[in-house]
Amino acid sequence: METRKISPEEAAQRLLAADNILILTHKNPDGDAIGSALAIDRGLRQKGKHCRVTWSGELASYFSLITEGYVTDSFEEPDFILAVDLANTRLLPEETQCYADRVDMVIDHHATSVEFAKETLLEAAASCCAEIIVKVLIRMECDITTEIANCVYVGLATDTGCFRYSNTTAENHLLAAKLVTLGVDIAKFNEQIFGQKSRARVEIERRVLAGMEFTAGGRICIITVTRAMLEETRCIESDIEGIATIPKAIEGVEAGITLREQENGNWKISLRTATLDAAEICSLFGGGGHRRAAGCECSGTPFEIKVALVAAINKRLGE
Ligand SMILES: [Mn+2]
Repeated sequence: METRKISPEEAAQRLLAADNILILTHKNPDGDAIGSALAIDRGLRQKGKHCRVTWSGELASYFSLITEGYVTDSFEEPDFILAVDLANTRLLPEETQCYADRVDMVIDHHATSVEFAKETLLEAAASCCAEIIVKVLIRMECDITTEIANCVYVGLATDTGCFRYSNTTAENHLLAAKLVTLGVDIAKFNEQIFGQKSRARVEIERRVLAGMEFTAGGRICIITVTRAMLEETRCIESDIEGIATIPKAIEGVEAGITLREQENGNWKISLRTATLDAAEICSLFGGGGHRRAAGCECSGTPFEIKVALVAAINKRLGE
């Protein structure tokens, strides 16, 4: 679909003219997805709009900081469909796939965003979708309440890894400062989002660490997550988020490999590297990704897969 590129001002005007607005986001929603959706929802309600945010699946417990007390408006069919933090309609959860061809507007920050909505507000330089939402809220002349500020903060903090990732900008810090003045309790939020782990997460980490393997003189570290481990620990998807960062975070490790058993018996591989080209290595196995973080899916036994991966990495390490 050919989309019209719009500015925050145009997005604001369009939304002010709409009603019965359904707000969609991607499956396995993260803090930016839910934070952005609830922030715009709350702003639109100030303007008398009827809105409904839908998401699927179980959310990590910290989301209760912003979802508590959220009540959807009831309307039969939406008159306007807004998508946030969504780069591609293939990423919609199954329940909202039926709206894939009917999206009126998307607000997003992914450089890989494809054209699927009638109108697109894309700011690929933004670290999170929530910071674009703020621009729209301001142009809609919404009052940025503490409740809205909380939603924005969750998006901002999670997509920047609590301001640690290289995507973090000066503007992000200025926005965070503004959110504090609007009443966000950042110590409480940071503790719940980043300082706390679910019991299930700790239990799976205990098992994963017990099976951790090192090779190439400690320069390659491998962890394995089996389906049995997930079942034993009753982990939900959000409990294992970021687990692939564990091996790479160890001093001296050049390549961190995570093997994750899939339902179909295959193994999903995540590779994190310090200097090697992870995407190039994963491309040997039919995968791809970024220079320092890439993935692929392999069939075979874990032993066979590890041997093949280690051989490829060793070659590039000059072993
Ligand atoms: Mn995002």
